Amino acid sequence: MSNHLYDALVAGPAAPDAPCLILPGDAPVTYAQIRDRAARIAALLTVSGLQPGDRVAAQVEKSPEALALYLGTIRAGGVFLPLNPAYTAAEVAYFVGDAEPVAIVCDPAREAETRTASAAAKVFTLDAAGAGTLTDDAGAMAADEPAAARRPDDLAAILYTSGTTGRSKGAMLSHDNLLSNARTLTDAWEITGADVLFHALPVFHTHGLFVACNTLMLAGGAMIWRPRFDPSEAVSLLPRATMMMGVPTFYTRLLDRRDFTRDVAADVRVFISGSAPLLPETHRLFEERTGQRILERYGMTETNMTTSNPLHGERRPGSVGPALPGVEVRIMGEAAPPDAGAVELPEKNRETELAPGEIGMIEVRGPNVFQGYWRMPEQTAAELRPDGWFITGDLGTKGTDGYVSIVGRAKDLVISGGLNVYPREVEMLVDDLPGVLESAVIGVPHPDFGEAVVAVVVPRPGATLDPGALAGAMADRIARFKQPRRIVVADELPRNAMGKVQKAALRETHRAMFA
Ligand code: MCA
Ligand code: AMP
Repeated sequence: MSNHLYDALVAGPAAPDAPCLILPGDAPVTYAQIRDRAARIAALLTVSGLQPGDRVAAQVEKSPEALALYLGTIRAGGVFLPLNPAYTAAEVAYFVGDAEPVAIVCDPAREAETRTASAAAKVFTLDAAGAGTLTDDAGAMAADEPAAARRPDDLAAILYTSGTTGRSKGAMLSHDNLLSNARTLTDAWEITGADVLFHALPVFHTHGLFVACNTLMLAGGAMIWRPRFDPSEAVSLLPRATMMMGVPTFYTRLLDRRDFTRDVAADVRVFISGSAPLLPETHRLFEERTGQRILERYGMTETNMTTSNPLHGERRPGSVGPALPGVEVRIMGEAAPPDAGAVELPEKNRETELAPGEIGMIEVRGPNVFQGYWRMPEQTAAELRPDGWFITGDLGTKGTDGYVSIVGRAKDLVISGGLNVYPREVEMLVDDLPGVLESAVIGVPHPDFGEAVVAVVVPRPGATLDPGALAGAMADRIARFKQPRRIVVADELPRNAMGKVQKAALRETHRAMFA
């Protein structure tokens, strides 16, 4: 029996000595080499006790070995669980406690705290340069064990997405959720072995790992592999690329540079944006500068990619394009105000499919849609209907031509530089700090991050709050990107007649804070 995802990823048309990863200033990593490393890591995980279906957590910097670790986990039949290196020890302890991985790979500097987080897991280390016990121990293994048998419905990955309750949910993705979507995108964007993707996204999210790596590997293309997005480096490397994928912040940062010119972009056949709204203004400025229109697409961790503007045809600013082939998108419920913050759409309204142009809840169905939340049957039932439709929490419209536009979110979520921050999680932390009566965390327009996290905090009677001290108290509790960029002390929070905090009003009050 075959390994559904792994076999497809390694059976790509690339010749064994074709480059998979291009490392500027260093020799490329060929397809043969990445497969060899993956096979040795798979063998190591297996002798370490991994059984098919067991989880392998990875909190590592981006390196060629990090990609080999993903592939090796899948090859061994494991379930890959990538974690942002920015997560604090407390955050990691929750993920590890919930997912119960049999093995954890972490930076050597975090080995001790990782061992504390899980006494049961086998811990390996891997640093940003690709060195550590994972590389050493895998190097001593043979590369000739066959890949573990895995069916299309078996799990390949769990990716945590924060919950509106403040508790993160593990989205369970099957082999076929990932493979079907990678095939759909490879076709839609006509990715081939001749493509070279400028890859500067992190590889612990759907965007950088699945949308980028799975598609390029399927097609046998190459990736210019950079640890993070540095705009000046992008300007020097883009002339060697045929594709780029990024969050909107990548594009605004490029536009901020005068040396990002039409010539620099000339050989890139498609610039793709996603993970957060691309402002029509950015779309326009980009076209003015380069003569090219950014291709915007839309997806979620739970659904992989669901809509995309076309490669050939109209790439419409402010729209995420029509549903991808094989994916269904519908708009349900009753129109809700676009900037409504945490709006619970009444259950009955969610049962009606709306007419073209009306605003409602975006729902998605297809082979791309996940299997549910790890060990959270109630959350799964609340968001994934028995007939396969997933309730995204995004509000949008669909035109008569099928083009979808996202106009807001029914879920209380801030997207900062493409990273999701759930206000509830930050509020729970702030509310626990000494002297705090209550807080409201909101997203405020930000020129670089699109939205920035801002906390409005009310002191207890008689208490005096110092924003600097509050920020300090949060520093090692939650990842830096979730911490408020600004903390505003207020006498009270605006509430409606029902006593609910009016976040839309707060956003309005503070909307020019970073202008
Ligand atoms: C870093 N910082 C951030 C962010 N990133 N703060 C808020 N939001 C962020 N996104 C912190 C740093 O810790 C640092 O803290 C300070 O901000 C300045 O960092 P800077 O040097 O500007 O950051 P950077 O290293 O340049 O990173 C910014 C970035 C990066 C390039 C925008 O965050 C990034 O690569 N984002 C992409 C995330 C992504 O891949 N999202 C896809 C997930 P200090 O103040 O201590 O200096 S969504 C997805 O997968 C779905 C399915 C989809 O549709 O794609
Ligand atoms: P996550 O599940 O963490 O990957 O975040 C997915 C969310 O990002 C979606 O539910 C949307 O709210 C948002 N998102 C992704 N792509 C886009 C896009 N092109 N435009 C607007 N929002 C987007």
